[in-house]
Amino acid sequence: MARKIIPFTKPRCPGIFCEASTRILKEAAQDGVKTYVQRMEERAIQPCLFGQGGTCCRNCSFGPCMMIEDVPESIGICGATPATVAARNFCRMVACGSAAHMDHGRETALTFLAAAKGEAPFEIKDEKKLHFLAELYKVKTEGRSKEDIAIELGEKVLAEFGQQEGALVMTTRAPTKRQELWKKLGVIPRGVDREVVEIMHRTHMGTDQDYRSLIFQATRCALADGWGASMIASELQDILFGTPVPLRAVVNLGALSEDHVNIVIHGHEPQMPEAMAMVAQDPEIVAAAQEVGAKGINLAGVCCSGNEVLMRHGIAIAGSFIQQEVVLATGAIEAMVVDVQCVMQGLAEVAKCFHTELITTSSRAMIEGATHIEFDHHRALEIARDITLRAIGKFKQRRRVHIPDRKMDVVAGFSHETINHILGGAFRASYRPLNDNIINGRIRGVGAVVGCDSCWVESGRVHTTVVQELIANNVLVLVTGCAATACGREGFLRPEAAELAGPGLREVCETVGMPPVLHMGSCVDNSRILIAATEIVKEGGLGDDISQIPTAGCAPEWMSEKAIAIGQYFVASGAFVVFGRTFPTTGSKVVTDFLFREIEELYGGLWAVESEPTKMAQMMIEHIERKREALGIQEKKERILFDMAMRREL
Ligand code: NFS
Ligand code: SF4
Repeated sequence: MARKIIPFTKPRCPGIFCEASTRILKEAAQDGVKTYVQRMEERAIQPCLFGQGGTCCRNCSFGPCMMIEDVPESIGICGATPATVAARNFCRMVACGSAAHMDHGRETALTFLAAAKGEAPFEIKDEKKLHFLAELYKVKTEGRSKEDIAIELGEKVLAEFGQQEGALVMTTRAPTKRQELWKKLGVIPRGVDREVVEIMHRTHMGTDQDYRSLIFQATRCALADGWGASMIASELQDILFGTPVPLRAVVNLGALSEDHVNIVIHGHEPQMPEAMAMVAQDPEIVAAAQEVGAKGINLAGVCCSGNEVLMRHGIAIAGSFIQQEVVLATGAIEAMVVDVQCVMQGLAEVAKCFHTELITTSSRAMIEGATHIEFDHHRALEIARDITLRAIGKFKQRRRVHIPDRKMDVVAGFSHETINHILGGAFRASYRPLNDNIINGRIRGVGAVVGCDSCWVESGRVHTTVVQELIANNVLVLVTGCAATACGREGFLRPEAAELAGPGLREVCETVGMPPVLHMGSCVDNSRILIAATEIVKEGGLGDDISQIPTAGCAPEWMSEKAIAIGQYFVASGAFVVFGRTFPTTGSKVVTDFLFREIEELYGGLWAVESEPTKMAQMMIEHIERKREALGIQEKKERILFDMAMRREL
């Protein structure tokens, strides 16, 4: 079949900051394979300003009503103002992003319960965490089996999804002062699902029409995500699949194998990937792979499914969100197995150009042109085996294969528990050394760099520029999601990267042997950052609320609505959050001013937007320095070596 040659470089798509990916994208284009690059170039209609700034309303059939804030007649037919519309649209983004995490949390709880009842092939791996959560949820543990405890815990957690009144239990883990503030402001989430439903109701035509009131509900919903569903997901996954500890692995396209059956797992929920990992080593499966001439099964991840198995099994990540089509375009993938979220529909077309089978597994996410094999946690291994055998069957159909020789070592799996051990030592696990190093100024503060990678910037370069600037200024960086993969590609997740850090941070990293950039997991694992921040507060010496500690967060290349939900729960937890390139309310100065300034008076946290990565990092550093000043620790103190007497006093 003759194929049309599609031009690769036009000004619209800045490409990926990864030479290997760029090469594969170019080859794919020459072979007539369309990826996001061509779709971007070929789109006839470009983004519209109303949509981008949040002032287009299509919540009823009178519209769409597009608005410009400075034009007096520019209001909706119903009288809705640009501020109302921008706030409504922002709320709906928070609702959708939160809903994604909530459904993930629910699915995890259901699997957890099934496993506890012996109806799913997973076991309770972290008993310590099981007991910790049981105590939190007031589940009796004495004299009971772990399964028994887990059943009651699972039921209690699951009940929170449909809960109507009261407060989500996880919110009680926040610093006391934060909880009091939330109580005073009335934003403590009452139930997981209820807060999303209420946003959808409030944003219906002719309902809540005050932007402050709308943002209030967006906050309550976002908290039901961060201090609810996402935290539930992370914690139950840890109990079931193991709490991550630092391990070595690799990332990037070179993780694919020429002589193995390559199966890529992509999406978000770890159940399916866990089952695939269990099956991949099965001698029968390996024998089946050998029969077709392969050496065995090579599992690799994409997006957050990748992060989950990277952290727990050291399984390589082949690519981040923006690399998903690139991974297929290597021609080396027998099957790409996807579940929910961040799965580009374009994958189906790319897969058709190769021998690859795209397999959807969630009842909630189907793609035309893909094979659907529904995952059911009760039969997890059986389904994983079926899928693996299908992939093996594809191996001999390989055509052109080009796996770039490009992969990078990473150390991943810094759960907040391991930060405890790494810095405090196995026998004296605590955040004390971290707090001390922040107080003495060796570490200026903690920066979180999270979120997606974007097609509108040279993907990956923005993340790594921000990170480089932060660590050079002695800011310890925590990463999750696709930002973590981008940092991994550039070598920032290796202990050797300490060389790029400022002298104080470098000294700490070299003493402990840790990278200056800590991989904390997937996007639901941003809840781990909330807990780490809380632990810093509880350890003492850096104020009594998250809003006081020297931290700042950013999502330099965000694209997903989940990022908006995450940003809002961080702001409501007292953090400064900078987003890159674009922000969804900029069409309304009123709402943007509220989120970028006024909201700080309420929550002690606020939003900002900045495209230029060095400036973004500088904004975070300035915020961190302001917090240091408020704490009275802005002067770099001389290093004090504690003697025994001082230790005792401490
Ligand atoms: Ni987070 Fe993970 Fe990646 Fe963005 Fe998507 S995979 S959940 S949303 S694109 S970081
Ligand atoms: Fe227009 Fe109001 Fe209908 Fe929105 S709700 S589309 S602003 S009339």
